[in-house]
Amino acid sequence: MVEDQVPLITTGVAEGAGLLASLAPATIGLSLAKAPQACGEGMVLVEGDYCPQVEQRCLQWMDPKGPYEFFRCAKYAPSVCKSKERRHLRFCIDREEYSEPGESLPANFRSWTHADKTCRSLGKRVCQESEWQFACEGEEMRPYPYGWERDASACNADHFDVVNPATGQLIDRRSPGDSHPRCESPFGVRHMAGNLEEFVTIDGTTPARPAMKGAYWQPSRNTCRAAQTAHDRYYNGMETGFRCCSEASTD
Ligand SMILES: [Ca+2]
Repeated sequence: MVEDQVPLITTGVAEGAGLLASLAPATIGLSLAKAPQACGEGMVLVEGDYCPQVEQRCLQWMDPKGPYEFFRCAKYAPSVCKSKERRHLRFCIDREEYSEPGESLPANFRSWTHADKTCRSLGKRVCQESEWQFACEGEEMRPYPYGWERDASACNADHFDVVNPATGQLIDRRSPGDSHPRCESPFGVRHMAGNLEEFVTIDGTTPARPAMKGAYWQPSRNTCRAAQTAHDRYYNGMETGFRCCSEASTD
């Protein structure tokens, strides 16, 4: 459980090393032991003020003229919140993409329907798109989970050799959760850009309509806000997976 809070604590150490260094280790241990557990094992608490409408202006596109010229951005201007009010969110999200017990690689060939069934069986639920986005971008509204400048090696993305020429099928380029330590959101959530493309529920849709977030290992937008909405609740493939969300405990 303490393990779930490591990224948040690590951030605190980086920003306030002087203060923490002045505390006796025993004191730090005591405060951790008493900290309430808002989220279950393997989940991260996400809390803050979410901006529904954000402006993210690209300063430098990467690709030549054509259908994909506005997909990959090398550098974004500082993000601007266009909403009059932000919305306070507090929830838990899986730090990793879902994997079957005992497996190191995240589970692919998963549809929104699979995600719904599995998350429910674990006492969780499919994430709302707004939740997924906030867990990815934080209050800073980062375009990429790791910042404003694209880094081809931060996450499992930007692979150009993605199709097996013999079969015409996508090559399986999944990576384990700990494979890309710089591919973390401000909340310490991993692989929100690249690796598996993840199913979420579009906010306010009844019955639930799926969107897919973060793209996968091929060159794509890979931003927190971009979404693929062309697929239905049953679509699945080499590149599709999910992670779950849940309510945060108030104890
Ligand atoms: Ca992902």
